[in-house]
Amino acid sequence: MFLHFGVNTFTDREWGTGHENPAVFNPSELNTKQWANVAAEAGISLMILTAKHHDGFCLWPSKYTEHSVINSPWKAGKGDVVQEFVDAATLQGIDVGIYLSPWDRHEPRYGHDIAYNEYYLAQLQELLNKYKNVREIWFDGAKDPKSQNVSYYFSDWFSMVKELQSSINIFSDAGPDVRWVGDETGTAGYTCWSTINRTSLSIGAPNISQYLSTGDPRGTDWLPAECDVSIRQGWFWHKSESPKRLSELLDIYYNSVGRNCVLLLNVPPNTTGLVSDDDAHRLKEFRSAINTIFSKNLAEDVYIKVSSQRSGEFGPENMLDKDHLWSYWAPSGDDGEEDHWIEVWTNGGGLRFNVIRVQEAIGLGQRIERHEIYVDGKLMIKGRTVGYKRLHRLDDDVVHAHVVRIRITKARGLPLISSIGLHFDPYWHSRITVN
Ligand code: FUL
Repeated sequence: MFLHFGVNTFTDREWGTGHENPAVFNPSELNTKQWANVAAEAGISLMILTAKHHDGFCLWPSKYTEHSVINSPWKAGKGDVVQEFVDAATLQGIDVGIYLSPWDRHEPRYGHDIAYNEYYLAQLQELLNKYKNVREIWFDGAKDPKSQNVSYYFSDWFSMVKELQSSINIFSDAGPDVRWVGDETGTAGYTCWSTINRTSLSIGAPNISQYLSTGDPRGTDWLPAECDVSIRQGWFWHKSESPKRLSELLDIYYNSVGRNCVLLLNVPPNTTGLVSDDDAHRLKEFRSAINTIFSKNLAEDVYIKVSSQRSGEFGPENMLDKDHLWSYWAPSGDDGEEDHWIEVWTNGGGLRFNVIRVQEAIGLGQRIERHEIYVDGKLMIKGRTVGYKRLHRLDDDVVHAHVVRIRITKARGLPLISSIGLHFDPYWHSRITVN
């Protein structure tokens, strides 16, 4: 869960000018526990807060600028939103992440390479010394092309981050740990590799969106993609906007999580300092829909046949257990050229489903380049990559079938499948009438 919150919340803007008066930041009922409760109820595992957005206003009392909560009427200038956020998330067992915008429209040093990089590094150090166990740090590549030029000393920033908190995941257009997917719609490429070449990437560079979206099978860097998208139209809360429909959120889920990515869904607190009821409600609906779809795996109680099996503990039953990482089916053979397949045979009356799930044992790399799915002999899906998780919604109406065949037609090495599933999504197709 992403949380965009700051002066823009109060000025009704998306990109602040940097000239905002800190006095505008005055949430009447700010309650980070409510944010964390909403997140916990939705099964969120990580929350990332905009500690500083492009307007330069800091949600924590930074000693390096006056442009912060120190000069706002909220808690008479004695408050610290980042601290309250970290405490509330930690209490719920949710990991925390911090967004610190490189582009800063307030700071006068912006435009002067050394001075600004010193300022930015000082703030990074301040944040990572003060707030412990940060799991992800978010370096946004956005910047108005008309604003001054600054060279960001990324490698110095990254080294400092790793020095202060070594287990942190660094997100940016170019990693080094997590990469941007190349758009803000929550949609990964139909082909989506976790590998990419970092040498072909740079932060904020134009024309890399397509490459970010598909990744690169020959890439030498392991850089899984994260899909950031907002539950509303904008990133910040605006009175005039409302949450996306459940069907849109489900499309996002299938196009991100269902394409080997992590989903980072923005749920912005409002001017009172709370997540709005309508957003909280929609998020709850979203979680409950995901549970409804995926809690039952119809492939669990059926007979599974495979093209071959490597001896030992690599049997097809591993695709139906709860371990989706280290227990997997492995075919015999030692190259990626053979035709490997899995068949799900139902007995008696057949199965009613409209979603097919396939997962690779991603701890051993991403290997599948192409796959096909046949339902009762008919080719239904011509798929590409799989990765950690691939979800296919069937275009036809709900299928009632006896045999489902998953063929791996091209792989970079032996395909290792950790899990498969057949599911029924009641929101699909009936979605025109839902919400
Ligand atoms: C963009 C920013 O310009 C938006 O305001 C938002 O923070 C989004 C997540 O990243 O690049």
